[in-house]
Amino acid sequence: MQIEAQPFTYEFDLAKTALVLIDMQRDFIEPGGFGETLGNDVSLLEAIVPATKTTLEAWRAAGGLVVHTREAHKPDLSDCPPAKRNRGNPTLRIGDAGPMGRILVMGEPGNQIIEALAPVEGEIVVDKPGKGAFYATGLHEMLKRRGITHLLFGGVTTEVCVQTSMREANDRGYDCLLLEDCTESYFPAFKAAAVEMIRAQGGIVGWTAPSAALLAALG
Ligand code: TIU
Repeated sequence: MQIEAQPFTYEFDLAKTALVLIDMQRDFIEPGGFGETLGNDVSLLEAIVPATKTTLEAWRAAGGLVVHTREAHKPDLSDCPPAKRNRGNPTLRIGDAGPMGRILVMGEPGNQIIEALAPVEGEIVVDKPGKGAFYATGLHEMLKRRGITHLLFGGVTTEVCVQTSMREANDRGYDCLLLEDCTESYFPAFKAAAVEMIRAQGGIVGWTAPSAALLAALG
């Protein structure tokens, strides 16, 4: 299959490709979560939910593998280095009790994937303590076992967890494509810059394309 992408056509085999949705969890997308405690306007992120849902449903219908990630820490925060917890000047820190439970802690209401994109049976759900999906998760081994070589990325936020994960994947040998309208940042200029830098220099990190181009490829 082929996707009309930038900087040039992206070719993939459905059986060797996974759709990876990064951190579409309530913590970032709904008011009262980590995103808002950092001072961000979370309504910007909600805008990508319809296109992401359409893409997810089309990918499922085609029989493609789906990976969902969550930025999530153990309740005792043993996997959250003080350097991460203390960064910035949030109103609530990782592990503190907020309106949706403890911030970025596994099992709490805020840590769940939003209802519109909730995982279904057979999909991989990865809890990750870092910004990148490959750090301390076993994701690379899970994908290798399934023969996955190509990754289509969506999720939030573009320049933080999505771009970090794409760069990690690129270094591990995956051909990566970012679905431009299935990713968002709290800072529109950062999203625009991330999309540009990913596909610059002949696709130094990977490809980018609108989700319509993937839907066209899936027919
Ligand atoms: N703050 C921000 O833009 N992002 C994060 O902290 N995590 C993710 O991107 N998931």
